[in-house]
Amino acid sequence: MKRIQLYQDDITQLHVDAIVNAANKSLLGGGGVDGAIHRAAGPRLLEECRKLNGCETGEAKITQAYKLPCRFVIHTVGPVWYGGKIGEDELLASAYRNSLQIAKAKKLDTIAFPNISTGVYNFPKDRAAKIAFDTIQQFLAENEFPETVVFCVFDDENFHIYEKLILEKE
Ligand code: AR6
Repeated sequence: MKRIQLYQDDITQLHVDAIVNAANKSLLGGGGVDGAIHRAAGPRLLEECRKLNGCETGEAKITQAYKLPCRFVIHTVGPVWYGGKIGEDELLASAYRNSLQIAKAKKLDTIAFPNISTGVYNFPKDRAAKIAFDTIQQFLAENEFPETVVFCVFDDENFHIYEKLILEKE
């Protein structure tokens, strides 16, 4: 089985070990995928998030998943896109890497990522996909866990970008 997989789906429906939430620094919920995850998990997720004291951009924190079908939620904060000259690329790579580090520390087999920062935070989709793919490929080459990483894309544009990248790189 290939270690990188591409799904086009609602991430809240996935039966994986962990899904990643594209959160904001407060970790207290929002719109987009963050809103969908909190709605599907139920109010106990917000209760647990309140105890985490937020999260810096590029960092990640883990919680239980409550009513979601996965086991854990890894909350990370991607950068807001301000034109690319204030370290957005490296912060996005950190968001992926720190989420993977948590999965590794917990020996999780499968982790699913949404396209962090490419919605409200306005990061260019092509550029974000290359960063996500390279960061994940490098992490997998150096580590046994997680075994499998799922790119869970939502919109058609991201689906086509990732499909092309995977065909090129594998
Ligand atoms: N499953 C998978 N992907 C989804 C889903 C879903 N259910 N819903 C949206 N997406 P965004 P950001 C995709 O805006 O840019 C929140 O308010 C969406 O198509 O959710 O990192 C937070 O609280 C897009 O490709 O996250 C923050 O304030 C991707 O998820 C802020 O938005 C990310 O879009 C974070 O902005």
